[in-house]
Amino acid sequence: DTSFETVQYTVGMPGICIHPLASKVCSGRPSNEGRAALVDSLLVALQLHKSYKLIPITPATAAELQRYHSLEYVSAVLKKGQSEKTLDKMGLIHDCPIFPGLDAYVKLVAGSTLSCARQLMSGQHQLCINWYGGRHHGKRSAASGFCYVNDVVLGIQEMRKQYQKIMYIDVDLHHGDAVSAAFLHSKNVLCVSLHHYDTGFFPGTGALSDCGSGPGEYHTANVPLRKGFGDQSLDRVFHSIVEGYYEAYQPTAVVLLLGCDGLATDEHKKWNLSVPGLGEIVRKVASWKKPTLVLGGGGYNHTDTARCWTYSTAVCSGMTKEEILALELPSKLSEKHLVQFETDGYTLWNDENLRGRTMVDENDDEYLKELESTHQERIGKLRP
Ligand code: V1S
Ligand code: CA
Ligand code: ZN
Repeated sequence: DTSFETVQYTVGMPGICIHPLASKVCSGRPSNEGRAALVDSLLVALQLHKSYKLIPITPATAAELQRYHSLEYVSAVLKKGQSEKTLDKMGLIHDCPIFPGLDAYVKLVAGSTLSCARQLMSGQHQLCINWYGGRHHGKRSAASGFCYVNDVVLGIQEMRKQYQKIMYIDVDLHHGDAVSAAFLHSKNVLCVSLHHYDTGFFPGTGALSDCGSGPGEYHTANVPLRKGFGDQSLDRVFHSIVEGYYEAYQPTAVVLLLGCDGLATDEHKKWNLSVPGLGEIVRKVASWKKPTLVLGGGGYNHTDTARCWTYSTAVCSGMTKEEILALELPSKLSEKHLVQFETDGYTLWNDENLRGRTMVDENDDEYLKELESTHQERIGKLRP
């Protein structure tokens, strides 16, 4: 649609969610304490936010949460004083314990993604980023895997009001189980997840054989990967499988979940991706020039996650790889954030985050060919 592109080039600014309150609230949760605030302050100190329009976040209402979540779950997550039995039933224990401010947190995570989705739909932006979002395990009636609300499903549902066909790409280390399940029967949302797949590895779903159901047949694409998945394999799989689906499906909009737990330095120690390896995926997706929503996700090495999302934010602002690698750690970061870079000698880029670690990539040519041939066959059955 040319009129859309004209607007984009005139405005020339992608949108981004940076919000002092959201950053504080989204930083307070148990699994990634302090991460959102670190990402925001790095972006601001590097002045990358200046290439963007900052988007006001409207916290989601209970009614908006109920477009996906059950009334029972929304009540449990928003109201205090639930019984142990209810908390257990709603998954609000173990991986997802309740914490002070959970109600505000849930509303802001969902609200930030919904605000980005609406901003995209206004037609003023081709791409919006919400690093606070990407909670892909949240189930209709239960919290799961550090996800108390599924902003991804809510965002896609919102975007569906305007975009006929949405392609969801999930490069987080974990399977995007709840997003895939929500759209299992739909041909209007194509869910592609790259994930580590092994016995006992969370969440345990995402087998190659699962490909959608009923009208949604072939609209679920699982790419289960082995240990040591590195930049070269990522490039190959992106080109042969992800782009293959994109070309065949011709989506009207794209949602990219850029979890950083596949980085070589993540505490999961499963994959061997570098910051530019992952960040350059964003450039490829942005080059499709479709309305694109970019979300965060996992990432447990907070400084390297902040580096990768900084790299990706710079990519979306049009910077080349060389320009990004010339960026230096800003000295005007607050003391609290600056000290987190101490072990790396206060540098933004280092050998490990630029190149990964020495690790065998168990995704050998034979295994990748098997994945590729299965997906090529299914891609052939997809109709645009
Ligand atoms: N992998 C993993 C992992 N680690 C933990 C964990 C570690 C320390 C704690 F104090 C509490 C929990 N839980 C898990 C996984 C959930 C991973 C979620 C990933 C989220 C994302 O990166 O995709 C971003 C949205 N949970 C499990 O493995 C489940 C258990 C099976 C083991 C852990 N116990 C606490 C619950 C049950
Ligand atoms: Ca994934
Ligand atoms: Zn993950």
